[in-house]
Amino acid sequence: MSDTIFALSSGALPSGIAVVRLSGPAVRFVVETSAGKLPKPRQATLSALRAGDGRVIDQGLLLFFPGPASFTGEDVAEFHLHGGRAVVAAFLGFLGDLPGLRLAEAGEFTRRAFENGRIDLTEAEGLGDLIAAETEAQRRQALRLAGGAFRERAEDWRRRLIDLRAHIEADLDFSDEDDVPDDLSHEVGVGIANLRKEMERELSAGQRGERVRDGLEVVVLGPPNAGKSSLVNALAEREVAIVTDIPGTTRDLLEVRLDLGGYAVLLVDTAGLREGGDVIEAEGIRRGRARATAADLILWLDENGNAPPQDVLALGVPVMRLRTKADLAGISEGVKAVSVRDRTSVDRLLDLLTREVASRLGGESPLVSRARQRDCLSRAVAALRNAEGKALPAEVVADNLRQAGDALGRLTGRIDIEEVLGSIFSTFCIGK
Ligand SMILES: Nc1nc2c(ncn2[C@@H]2O[C@H](COP(=O)(O)OP(=O)(O)O)[C@@H](O)[C@H]2O)c(=O)[nH]1
Ligand SMILES: [Mg+2]
Repeated sequence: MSDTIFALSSGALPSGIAVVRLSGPAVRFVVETSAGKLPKPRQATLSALRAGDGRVIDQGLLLFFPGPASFTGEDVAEFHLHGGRAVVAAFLGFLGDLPGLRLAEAGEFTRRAFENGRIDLTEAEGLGDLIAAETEAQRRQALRLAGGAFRERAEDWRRRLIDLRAHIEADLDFSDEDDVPDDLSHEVGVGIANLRKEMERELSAGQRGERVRDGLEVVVLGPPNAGKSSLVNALAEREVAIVTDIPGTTRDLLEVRLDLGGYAVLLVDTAGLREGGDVIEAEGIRRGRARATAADLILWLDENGNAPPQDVLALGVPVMRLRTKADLAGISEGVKAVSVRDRTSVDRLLDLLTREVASRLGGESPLVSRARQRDCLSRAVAALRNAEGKALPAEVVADNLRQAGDALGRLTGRIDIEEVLGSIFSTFCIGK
């Protein structure tokens, strides 16, 4: 029998209400001890909540969810206490003294839900993302995943793979005879190709999904003193970067998270690109370049409106050119101008960036939103490709379909996932 786990599932104290959640075999005993009797399942019940010695700790609402139809699949209870530090400390102290009870580890409630088959791995990931979501697009995407959209899709794919394999088995049974049904193998070929195309569509949408989840990366590049740090500050509306008129002030990378129209954007300030400078600055420049290689967009800043050098263009990352310090010079043609001394020009730039980000990340929330999911799905696609060759022996086709099915099994956590579980659940908060 497993331990009964408990945790403060609501946020920092003091708070209006504090929710303490429990899951495990001792839940009934705890509820009876504290409230005197077991309340009706799933109905909020007001009760005096007592410690083991009968002393009243608080008066609060109590919810009891009998397993297996609970979040974790075990008996679960929620105590809604007043969110005072002493109240919560007294209640957690009472629970900790009971035999078979211990504090939950990060993500342990969700892990139990997964292990008891209440949710699959993509739903667990969706729940983690939902709690971490900071922007509207992240919330929508996480909610879709947590609601089982990916699980349903993967289950549909797996069922169809199994059907296809059944067809091939039938084919193999016929193979001693002359009348191997050609229609059947044609049908199987079409079925495989369709599955592969659907998965490929989700994979390519997933590039967007990963950006929605992790933030679109915008790297600010330009010569020293171009006004990069000033603009990053102005866009973020707070002082994040050190601004001076000594060239080479920004020696490391500075990241700012922005919410642009509901999309997360990671704005990266870098050291100016130029030759020379001291060793530390040179390292800053190297990091800036390296970061730009993997960026989604480069903002190239130059106070004269000059184009970026060839090696920046050669990165193959889209570049938005900006002429900075527009308050100092006249109007420039072609290149967009901005000045941190002119809030309207900064707001215009924010609008422009927001439209750019929305056009790249907008649309229905993709299913794929992390590298792990992408890896599993890519493996399934690769296996299907190997099953598509002309005139392949039926055994080879069947084996590739099995591999594709295994890849989907790893995606949803049905098989072979012990090593990834730790890394997924440890990123949750305690009490989830
Ligand atoms: N007049 C004016 N000065 C600016 C503007 N943006 C930056 N500066 C000045 O240019 C200098 C260099 O700015 P900084 O942001 O540190 O440039 P970086 O080296 O590219 O990060 C500082 O003295 C800033 O005050 C601007 O829009 N107008
Ligand atoms: Mg700087």
